[in-house]
Amino acid sequence: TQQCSLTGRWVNDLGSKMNLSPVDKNGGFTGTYRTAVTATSNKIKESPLQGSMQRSPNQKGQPTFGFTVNWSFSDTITVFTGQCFVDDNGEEVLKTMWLLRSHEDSIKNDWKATRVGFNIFTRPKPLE
Ligand code: B9F
Repeated sequence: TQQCSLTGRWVNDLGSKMNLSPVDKNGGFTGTYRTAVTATSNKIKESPLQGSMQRSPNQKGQPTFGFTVNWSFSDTITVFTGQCFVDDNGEEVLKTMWLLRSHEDSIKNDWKATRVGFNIFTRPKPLE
């Protein structure tokens, strides 16, 4: 199989966009994330992310990774984990799941603090 690279621009099934920096020697990377959706009247702002890619020799080509988006327009945080695949058409795709943690004022509300979901990221078309 071909190599799958995390670096560069991605768009997901919701229309959210992210741009990932090159991965360093230790597997670390940074980036920016612009979500296409927000559940409230919050004004969306581009938000920073920090990630880590698994660099074990047996992962070469289709690596696993995780990253955290620290939303700059709300007091919540989202962690993503996934794998970079090359599909049957030779296209790179990121298959991810996420957890979105909200702030709660009391431990009694902890039970309702976490949302879960999945996102599929592909490379944007040349005109996007
Ligand atoms: O919508 C979230 C939010 C936080 C406080 C009010 C609104 C922030 C943006 C999250 C974006 C998620 C989706 N975008 C994407 O690309 S991260 C996972 C999804 N993938 C109301 C209270 C807490 C959440 C909603 Fe809010």
